Amino acid sequence: MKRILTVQDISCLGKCSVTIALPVISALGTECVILPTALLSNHTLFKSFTVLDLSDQIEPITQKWIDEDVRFDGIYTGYLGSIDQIDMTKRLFDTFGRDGIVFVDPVMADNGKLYPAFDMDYARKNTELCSHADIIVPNITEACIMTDTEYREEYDESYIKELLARLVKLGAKITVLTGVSLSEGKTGIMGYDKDKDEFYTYQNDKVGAMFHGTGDLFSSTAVGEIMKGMDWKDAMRIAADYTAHTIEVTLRDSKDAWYGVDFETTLSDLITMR
Ligand code: PXL
Repeated sequence: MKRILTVQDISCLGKCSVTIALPVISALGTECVILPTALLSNHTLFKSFTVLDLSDQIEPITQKWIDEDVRFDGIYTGYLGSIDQIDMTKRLFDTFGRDGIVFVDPVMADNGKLYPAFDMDYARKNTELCSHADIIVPNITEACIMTDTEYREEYDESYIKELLARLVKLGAKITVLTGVSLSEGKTGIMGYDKDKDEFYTYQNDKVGAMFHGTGDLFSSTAVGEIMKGMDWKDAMRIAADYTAHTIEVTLRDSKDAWYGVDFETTLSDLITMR
């Protein structure tokens, strides 16, 4: 069985990061080892939250794995807590990332704004981390911050292509821009494979709601499929369809958008949609 390491926080309440990655990647048939970067009472879109920084645990934990000669077929990083943790994550890539795929979701912003816990120094460091990845999946807000591009709510295909061209320069083999809406009522992704000089665009129907944690759901699904040997383009298409389907199902129960999505209801659908 393939084994992936995911490095991101544990938010005890509110579905995101590890509490999405673990069930989704496991359901898709890959062992998912976790390295929690921080322990939060709940994710940061609640009114307030506690954070216990777990940076001092990263090196002792990984040393035990080195002693045990543990290998990973991939590393998937999401929400990281601090600049120091990004440095530690880069070292993890050097130690454990040689045999597999390094997938970086540079979680730090959405809807034109950085998340509350982050500033521009963090954003610059996170951008640097992307240059050490094989696959990166920023959303438009993150891509704008990473490439010093003006964020626009309204845009056309040439704006997206320019953004993608700037991101590709960071160096990842596969660059996928998420949350790309190229026509009225549609949304999806646009990606580029540097080795093959190949673009891929996928659009599905836009569900009229934005939910917290959907970026984590998209990335975890894409990672899970890629680990099973699926081509990146098919993995991204399935991840986009599954995320849209989950938003649609969540809406039926009309939850608070900032809380999270009901992926527990749709996980069995993911298995049959492949
Ligand atoms: O879904 C991204 C995410 C992950 N982890 C924490 C968050 C967020 C987004 O706000 O706050 C703690």
